[in-house]
Amino acid sequence: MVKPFEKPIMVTRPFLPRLEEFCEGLGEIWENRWLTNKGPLIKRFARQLSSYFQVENLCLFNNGTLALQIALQGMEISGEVITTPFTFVATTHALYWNKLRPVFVDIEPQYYTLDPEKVEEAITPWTTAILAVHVYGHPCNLNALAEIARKHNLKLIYDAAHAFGVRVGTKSIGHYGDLNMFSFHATKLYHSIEGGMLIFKDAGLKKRFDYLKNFGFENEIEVVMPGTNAKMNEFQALMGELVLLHIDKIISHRKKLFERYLELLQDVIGITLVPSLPEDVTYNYAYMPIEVDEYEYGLSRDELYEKLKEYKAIFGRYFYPILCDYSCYRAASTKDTLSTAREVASRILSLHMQLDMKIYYVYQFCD
Ligand code: T4K
Repeated sequence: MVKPFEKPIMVTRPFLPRLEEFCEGLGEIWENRWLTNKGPLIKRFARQLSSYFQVENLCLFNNGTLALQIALQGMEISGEVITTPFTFVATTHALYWNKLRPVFVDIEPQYYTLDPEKVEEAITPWTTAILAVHVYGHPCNLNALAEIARKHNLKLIYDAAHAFGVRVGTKSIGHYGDLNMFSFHATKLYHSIEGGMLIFKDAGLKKRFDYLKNFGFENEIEVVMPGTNAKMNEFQALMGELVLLHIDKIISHRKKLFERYLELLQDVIGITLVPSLPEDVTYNYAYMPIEVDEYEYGLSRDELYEKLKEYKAIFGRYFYPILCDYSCYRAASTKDTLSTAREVASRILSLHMQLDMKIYYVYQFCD
């Protein structure tokens, strides 16, 4: 007999370092009296991330959305950009804020990332870039997309908001494509309260990104481009540094939760799990998506979602509806019926992946 949880279990819950650790860091900020604008903690944090990702070209921002907007602007992307409808809405918003036309193409059904064949079919003389998403931290088809981008001279940009800690072969996922955006939002497995990061190939972009995130200031008396304010502050950097110290522990705990879910759900009729990722991928266990088949399972995804609420289990319908079904994007261009994305979005449910969630809860939920 399944009993409701005593307290609501949310789809995610941020990891927090010990309060004493954070207070100790606050002492440093108080001492410095430097709160934002290229402070010492930001600089130190950037060096730590550079070493974690083994990259030279990296830039920090106050959130992932602004990081992506600035990336598109700094790279001078124009015209049409091929992208996925199965993502968080910020991916497409970043295109619109740059007056770019998103062209939605379908996803592949296993890992829910852009289908390279559909990408190639959607290229027009106005296409300048592909904006693909490593949704749930599942790597896109990196080789196929790189080949298409090379063949058609397109920029290849990854929204890697979910992919902190993911490795492909011996390298971090941040090494692929022309540019990667990572989100450090509180709901992510790695966070700095809010935050965003760009990792990019072309070292020349660093200066532009730095201008764009700081009003375009070259120096006290010179503004060289109409920038905005997208700077990370010292408090975010402090949280980011502390969470980084625990990242291996965070990922390994999530791995345990993930494996327990697999064990308990693999034989449930009407529930489809994501197949194992290719062998060269080291996953971060960012999300635990399942698909619910209404006819086989006996409840639709939405009925299950509502039923679970009665048990105080609040799941996420990430990512439903698909983006072109939002009223603000209904007029956007779609080159195909997006049937896979639509089908997946109607069946998908993201299960809880809280760090402090006890394995016991997984048993209780799956019972
Ligand atoms: N690209 C992609 C692919 C993304 O997924 C995102 C963000 C972005 C770009 C943009 O990056 P950022 O600009 O955000 O850095 C959340 C997040 O707000 C958003 O960052 C994230 N993706 C998206 C997938 O999820 P909601 O609307 O689900 O958040 P909310 O407030 O409903 O919280 C979810 C659960 O987390 C709740 O059940 C409670 C729990 N929670 C949340 C917060 C904020 C806590 O326990 N503590 C907290 O502080 O959007």
